Amino acid sequence: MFNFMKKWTNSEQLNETITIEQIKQHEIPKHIAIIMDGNGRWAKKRSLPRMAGHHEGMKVVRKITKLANELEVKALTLYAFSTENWKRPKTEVDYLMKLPEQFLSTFLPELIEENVRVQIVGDSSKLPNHTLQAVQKAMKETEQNTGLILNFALNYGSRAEIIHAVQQIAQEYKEDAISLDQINEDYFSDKLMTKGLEDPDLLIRTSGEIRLSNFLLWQLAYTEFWFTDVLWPDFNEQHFLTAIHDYQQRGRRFGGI
Ligand code: V0D
Repeated sequence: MFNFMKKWTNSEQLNETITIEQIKQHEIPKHIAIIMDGNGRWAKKRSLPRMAGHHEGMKVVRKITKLANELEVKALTLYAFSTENWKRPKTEVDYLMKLPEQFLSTFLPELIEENVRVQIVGDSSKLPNHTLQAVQKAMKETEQNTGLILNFALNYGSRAEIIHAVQQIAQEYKEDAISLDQINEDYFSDKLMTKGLEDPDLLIRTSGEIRLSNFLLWQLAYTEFWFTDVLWPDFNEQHFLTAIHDYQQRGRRFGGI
């Protein structure tokens, strides 16, 4: 492999087993964002329906949530459904929209037990009622929890989020509620759906695609990116620890020296 590829490629990374204890010796990323890609491809490789891949992917969400909480990560933002995903076949969309209920009916008691707080970002007004109700129940029942924030991006698109923020600010300006010099980065960040969350320190994308696909464009400005060819249903604790380990090796600078 060419040396220049090492920064973003990780085909050799799993030669070394990384332990939780090892990771805990160094700074743990406070906020990790993940694009959970490759569920359909995982199913196709096994001649299974795409739904089987989504279902398997859901089980991985549980595993990684548990580990992130154990590592005392403050927030985990998972791209579960993009605004583009409505273009998929109706049967697949219908199935996906049942996953939050499936996930929560199995795992909500554990999340409560483990002090995890469920939140969402995205335009939830377009979600089917049954989906929204399950998610809202989970948010309500975990709102006092102080451990990991498990933040699902559901019907999320970053450009729409930014446009919505601009509209709110323009409205405030029009109503003479704010002056031009009040509009700064912090003010803008507070209009986004991630208000209250720190920007992600680490972005993970599985399944070999090296792009952002309209995920957290503003929030990822200084984030370290970690890509892997591993498909999301095959992603495991060791991959997650490796991503954090690599992040810890990088040593981050904010344009300074
Ligand atoms: C399918 C891989 C958990 C990505 C993971 C509606 C695609 C499994 C949830 C979930 C999905 C969402 C909200 C919540 C609890 C659980 C989920 C969707 C897809 C899209 F409060 N997995 N999961 N939601 N997949």
